Amino acid sequence: MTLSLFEDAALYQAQREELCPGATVLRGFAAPNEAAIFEALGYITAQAPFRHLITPGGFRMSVAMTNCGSYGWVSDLTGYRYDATDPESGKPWPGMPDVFMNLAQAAAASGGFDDFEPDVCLINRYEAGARLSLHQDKNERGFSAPIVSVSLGIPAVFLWGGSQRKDKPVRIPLAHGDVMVWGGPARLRYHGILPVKEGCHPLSGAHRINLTFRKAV
Ligand code: MD6
Ligand code: FE
Repeated sequence: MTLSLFEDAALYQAQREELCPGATVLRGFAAPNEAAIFEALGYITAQAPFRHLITPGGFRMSVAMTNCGSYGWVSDLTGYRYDATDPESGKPWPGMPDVFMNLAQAAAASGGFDDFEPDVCLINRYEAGARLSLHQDKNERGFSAPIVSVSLGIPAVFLWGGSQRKDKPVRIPLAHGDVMVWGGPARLRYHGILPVKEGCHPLSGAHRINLTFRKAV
């Protein structure tokens, strides 16, 4: 079946959900590139394997992380920071693959943010039970660029909070291929991930993979 241009546009609109000014969910946006994304992930994690970071408070994060790009987000007992080298290897993080950069820029534009130039892709791997408590992304040098967050593999429930920790979050189910873009007035909203339920996906096995693109520096 082929859709007319009008139906195509209507379908596309239906797959875009605006949560609030500056925040959009793009349903299935990354799915057409899934094979190239997972191929690139294999190269990245061979050079910079997933690891469980320690929070400044001394807790082991349930989410395993790695990075690609000019900088990587890291956490240890001294705090959170962006670092140009992987502390595990002492080497620069793997470069950002074209398929990641193109996806991040297209999603940002679709969410209303042109000229997004991410210098970090934080890669998160969730197993059943892993979670991310409510937080703001505020380790970046400036907040004019949006955050682009790509969900892959088994589903999860995203907590979309307000500008204060006490604001009750809404729950947004995220499936393989869904992309969230938040910036502008929504840039410092609290957010998190509920404990991930057991599942299986043909590309990621028992995991949820999340790619979070930022402009850190
Ligand atoms: C997610 N991740 O996994 C969202 N923020 O869907 C984040 O919001 C996040 O994983 C800051 C640091 C690490 C993260
Ligand atoms: Fe975050």
